[in-house]
Amino acid sequence: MDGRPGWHDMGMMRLVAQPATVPSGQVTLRVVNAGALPHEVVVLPLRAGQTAGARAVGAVGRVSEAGSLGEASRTCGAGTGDGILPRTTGWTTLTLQPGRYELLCNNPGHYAAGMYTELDVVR
Ligand SMILES: [Cu+2]
Repeated sequence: MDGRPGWHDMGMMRLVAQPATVPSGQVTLRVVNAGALPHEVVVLPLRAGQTAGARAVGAVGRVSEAGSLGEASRTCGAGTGDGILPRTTGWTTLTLQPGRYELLCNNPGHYAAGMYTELDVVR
């Protein structure tokens, strides 16, 4: 915890990919928000040697979404919206090449609180 106001009391949050390895091609992410706050899932590629959870967090508690391949952030709908409300589901369908990807929630403070995981895409 870094003591910056706004999210130092956020506690631990998590994001789980199930399964964590999928075949390449069309991939549908179905994001079930089992928590008490709105969340989202953004898909970013991981470079060789880069690990999930290691991105720089900016002043507003978010990471850069440059290179994003898409996101699920709409309550009970596909693609981009205002966030997936608690106890609801959002989804998105992407075409992913083989490689390593990071799934993360970029609501302020959520990444630093642990909302990231790796998704591996195999041939
Ligand atoms: Cu979140």
